[in-house]
Amino acid sequence: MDVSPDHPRYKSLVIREKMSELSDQGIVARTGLIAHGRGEAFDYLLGEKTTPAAQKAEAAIAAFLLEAERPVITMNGNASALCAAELLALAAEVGAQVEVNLFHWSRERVEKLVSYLESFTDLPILGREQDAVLEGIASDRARCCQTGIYAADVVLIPLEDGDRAEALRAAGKKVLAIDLNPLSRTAQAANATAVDEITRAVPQIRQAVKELQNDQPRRKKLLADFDNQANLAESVQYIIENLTAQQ
Ligand code: PTJ
Repeated sequence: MDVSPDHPRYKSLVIREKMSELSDQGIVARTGLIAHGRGEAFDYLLGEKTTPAAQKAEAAIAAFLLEAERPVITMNGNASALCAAELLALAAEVGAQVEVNLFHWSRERVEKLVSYLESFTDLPILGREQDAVLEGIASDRARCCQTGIYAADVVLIPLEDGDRAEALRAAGKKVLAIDLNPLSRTAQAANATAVDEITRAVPQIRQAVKELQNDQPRRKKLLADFDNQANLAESVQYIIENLTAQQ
């Protein structure tokens, strides 16, 4: 479908077209389109901009990644479709491994995702050889890589489902989320959640990485001061105030 650049929701329509095409190719799960719609709805409520709370969480995420010994960024269909190049650049900047980890798992789909990401980068993409199992998830989704997610101390899970976020926490890992829904189980389970649209959040995290990479005392202070529950409450309050101002 041709979308006119004059359309007031041009960007959103172009992204929807891309998601739809990548769904036809099996990169995005069909229900990934529904998840995208839920994200768009929350983004409306947030005024489609990065809030002060999100900015704080993005700085905390950058600090967690820089302090990590074995950071991993997990990639699913939606995150890959929306933000592959930026997430891979972030991985390179913080020395994180990248692992494909799917909710709608099939060997064929993992292969598609790994190949898709390899077309953007020379970084190794984990996921083809899943040789470990994450406790607490009773399905194929528990599969992961021994040298990747299984051994990670810090895991960034953009647009994740709640079960895995909780299982990663239970396994003792620091969990970092990007999720527009401040009420989701993922947002609530994480150590730091950026309640922001992924294509805005990742460039902000990369910028914070630049600012924090040579400043360990500031990183430590940021992490000591960061409280995810309070930050999520700030996002909910922002939505309330944004809606009240519209009346
Ligand atoms: O590719 P797969 O098989 O791993 O499946 C990926 C999806 C996203 C379908 C799967 O993980 C899933 O069902 O996730 P949920 O439980 O729907 O959660 C996705 C969360 O991401 C929801 O809370 C959405 O509000 C949020 N979200 C959607 N789009 C965006 C977003 N958050 C930030 N930016 C977005 N663009």
